[in-house]
Amino acid sequence: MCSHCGCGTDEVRIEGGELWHRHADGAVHAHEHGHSHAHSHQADGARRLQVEQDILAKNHRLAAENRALFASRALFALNFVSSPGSGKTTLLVRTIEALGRGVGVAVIEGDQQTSLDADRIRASGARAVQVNTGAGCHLDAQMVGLAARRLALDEVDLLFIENVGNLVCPAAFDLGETHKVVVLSVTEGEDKPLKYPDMFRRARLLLVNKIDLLPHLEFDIERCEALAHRVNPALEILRVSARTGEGFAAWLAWLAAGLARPIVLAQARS
Ligand SMILES: Nc1nc2c(ncn2[C@@H]2O[C@H](COP(=O)(O)OP(=O)(O)OP(=O)(O)O)[C@@H](O)[C@H]2O)c(=O)[nH]1
Ligand SMILES: [Mg+2]
Repeated sequence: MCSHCGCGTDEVRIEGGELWHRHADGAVHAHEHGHSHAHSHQADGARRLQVEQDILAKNHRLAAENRALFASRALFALNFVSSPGSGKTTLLVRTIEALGRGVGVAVIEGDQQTSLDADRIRASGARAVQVNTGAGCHLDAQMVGLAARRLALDEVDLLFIENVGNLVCPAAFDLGETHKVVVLSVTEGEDKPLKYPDMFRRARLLLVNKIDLLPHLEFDIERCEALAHRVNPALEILRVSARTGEGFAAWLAWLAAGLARPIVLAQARS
């Protein structure tokens, strides 16, 4: 259950990579079969508050475990958050292609249903694990911990986590990532940082995507960026087009600066 909107996480499925499972005692084992978990919560008042606190406390603990795991492998882990359709998967595919084979990239894909996005990532040459959250509207640290253990992390420099498309609930759930990257498409309207401030406050970087469409829209990009900075003055902002590759030189340089080991970047459109 999401502590903010009360949505249910009745059935979570993780597909791809090796099969691993965390047990109640904290042990992690490989299994030959998948699991599904049913929960029902009919909490009200104090009980509901207690459940919410327990969920967030548990998530906090598991996020710290993920962070320690990522640190032990010197992983740069980025949690991509946005509303549905802002272009996260397209951005990731183009980024993986632009980085080439010199960087070990793996992706954890979060969606309510389907493995469409993981399939797109695998087609670009990177490893991907798909997490289907069922009715859940966000990834949590437990899902990401289980999914990460299906990936050969020794070969990974850069871990992308594509969260479920939703500008609200994913803001509340730390996954153990190095940074949140919020993607906003120019088709969504420049007021989104004010309407969904939590997400913009918690992100390190804002990627304003689909700038190839600007000539066809009335989107005021300077105003959007000013509103984002009003919410989070430290937010870094880059303008990109996952379709044309515009802005990718700066985006790839930002990524390279965060990696634990130096890489040589191929030329990309500035
Ligand atoms: N014109 C234009 N279209 C884009 C760009 N990036 C993505 N798209 C299109 O936007 C649509 C949604 O892209 P996705 O990459 O699936 O978006 P997403 O954020 O991964 O979507 P969900 O996973 O469903 O939340 C697709 O039709 C893409 O081709 C861009 O830079 N410019
Ligand atoms: Mg996607």
